[in-house]
Amino acid sequence: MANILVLNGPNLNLLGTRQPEVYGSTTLAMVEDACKRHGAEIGLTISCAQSNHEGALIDLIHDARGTQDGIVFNAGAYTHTSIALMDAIASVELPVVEVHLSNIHAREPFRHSSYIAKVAIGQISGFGADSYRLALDALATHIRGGRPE
Ligand code: DHK
Repeated sequence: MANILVLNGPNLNLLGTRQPEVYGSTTLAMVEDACKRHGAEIGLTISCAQSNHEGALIDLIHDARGTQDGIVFNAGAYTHTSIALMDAIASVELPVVEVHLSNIHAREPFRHSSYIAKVAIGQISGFGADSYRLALDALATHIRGGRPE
């Protein structure tokens, strides 16, 4: 079993009530439960964390080195601003799949760029809560070296 951290950044604790027309009505607890259930089906052990604080997210990424085999990461608005998170990911040398519920490329121009994408193995954006499941599938395949289960 590979160990995967599902990490969520600022304002994602409010999923379910936050702008449901953009982010859907699924709560973060529901997303995390679905990740754990899907992970078990595809051979991944899932740990989940969320923080509204950039430094705390950096610490969680550092702590993942040596304990996790990869990270599914929705950095929220830090996606578009945080060189520090980009550097943290580059430093730990773990495969990261960037996730967004909304399609960031179809939204305001300031959401079109991502510092996380520069160090992630790929980005999944626009499939609502299902983005996380797709990201787990992509990460599992990557960890197995592209081989199907
Ligand atoms: C979540 C956020 O909080 C925004 O700041 C990003 C992302 C998009 C999402 O779609 O999951 O721009």
